[in-house]
Amino acid sequence: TVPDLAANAWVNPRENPNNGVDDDGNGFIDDKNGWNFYDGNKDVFQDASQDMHGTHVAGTIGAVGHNKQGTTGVAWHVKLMSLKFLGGSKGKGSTGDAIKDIAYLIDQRKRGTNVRVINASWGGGGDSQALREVIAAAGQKDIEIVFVCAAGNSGEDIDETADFPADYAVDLNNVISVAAIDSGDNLAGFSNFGHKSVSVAAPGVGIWSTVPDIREYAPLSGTSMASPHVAGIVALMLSTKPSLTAKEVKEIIVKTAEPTTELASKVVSSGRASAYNALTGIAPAKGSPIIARANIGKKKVTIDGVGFLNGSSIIEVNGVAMSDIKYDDSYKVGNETISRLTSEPGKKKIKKMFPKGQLVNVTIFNPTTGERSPKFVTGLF
Ligand SMILES: [Ca+2]
Ligand SMILES: [Ca+2]
Ligand SMILES: [Ca+2]
Repeated sequence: TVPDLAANAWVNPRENPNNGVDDDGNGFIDDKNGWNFYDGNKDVFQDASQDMHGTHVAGTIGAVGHNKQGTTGVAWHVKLMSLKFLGGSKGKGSTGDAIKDIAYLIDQRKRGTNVRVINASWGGGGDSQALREVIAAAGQKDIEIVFVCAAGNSGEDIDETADFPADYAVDLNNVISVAAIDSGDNLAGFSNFGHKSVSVAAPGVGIWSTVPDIREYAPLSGTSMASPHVAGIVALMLSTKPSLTAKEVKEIIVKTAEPTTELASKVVSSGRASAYNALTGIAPAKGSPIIARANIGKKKVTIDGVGFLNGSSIIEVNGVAMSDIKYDDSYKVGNETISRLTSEPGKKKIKKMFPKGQLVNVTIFNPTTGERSPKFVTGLF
């Protein structure tokens, strides 16, 4: 056992762990800290090579705080239930066992265990109706378990190329999918993203946490490392306000995320999850307009950024305002700004404003506040 995790390990209060009897009658003999579905036994920890990933993730959620040792999890006083379904040298497992994991949690919840959040730092299987159904069941009334998952490490837009379970965040209101950013707020090159399918971003590059070998602590990178930051925030939220439903938790996480230029239109919230904002319910302040990206099509200009005020931001090209600005409300962030503006002035006008082979300056101007974004250089077809 990793010392910096031991005090926060969940212990099944209805099970005598060493008598070879299924005392609580849940179908699992001596399930003291959870269950190992991969090997079919009670030993949730097998060895350092197989369980590096899970131990690291557990530390980010809930390594013991204030013990003058190592790291501190996001939620210091959480209880960590371990459910293993990946193993072997390649960390493989089956969707069937993932489903059994989640069913175990739902059953524990029904038996009175206050399990409210699942961290799913895994993915890569195809769409599974049964997996989708069990995750949805976890979010049902009176169960209210939030399912936080990694967006995946293919560096792709998963609105286009689906990745599961992350894509369930589109339809299921208890699923939060998480992209990875580095310490400079940049989206990690390996991180999947998606305006519809990835809810929020969190730190996932060079994250120090607990490992089950002689090093005790080591850095790892991945959306697997980002997801537990958000799972920890969810645990904090539910510890201060247990009456929140899973749906409400997801809405608050998305609404209170801090928008950043880099994440504009890349995730639903256009931002980084904020524990402080989520716990206080404070929406981030409206910032000044900044352009992150400009996409010039034959007929349409699309500008992504932060701080665009709905109904009063204007796209300017070399200081000339474009006509027919569209404010895309599906790109609305929690502080009521939007992250995408478009204009479709037609082929002729675009050709004139963005002459072939030339760079132009694009700015966003807000006549209400008088604010203008820094210049963004684009063009050059
Ligand atoms: Ca049992
Ligand atoms: Ca027993
Ligand atoms: Ca510690």
